[in-house]
Amino acid sequence: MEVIVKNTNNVSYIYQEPSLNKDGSPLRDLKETRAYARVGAGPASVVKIQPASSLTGGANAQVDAVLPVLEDQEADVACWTTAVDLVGNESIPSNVVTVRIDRLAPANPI
Ligand SMILES: [Ca+2]
Repeated sequence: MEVIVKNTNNVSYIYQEPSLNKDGSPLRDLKETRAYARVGAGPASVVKIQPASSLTGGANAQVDAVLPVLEDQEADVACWTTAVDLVGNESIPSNVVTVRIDRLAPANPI
């Protein structure tokens, strides 16, 4: 998975859906992928739920999301995704990508 910062706190999560279950068997019940973010040492939150391309997954996805960085805040944001099946079983996280989000302007000139 990778994350591209488009502008300020608007990003795209780019990843490939799984096509297998945890035990290596073919995936046949993919419901969605979830994009997570954690600002600094704060709590993790889901910033986007993306419906699966199909029950068998495997598609490349580019999902836009807004990271919860407040105005006047500059922070590192950890981003990752998980996959969830139809009954709610959730995968372990993808790799984690950390991006720097800057919504903090300089002080005014004097
Ligand atoms: Ca399942």
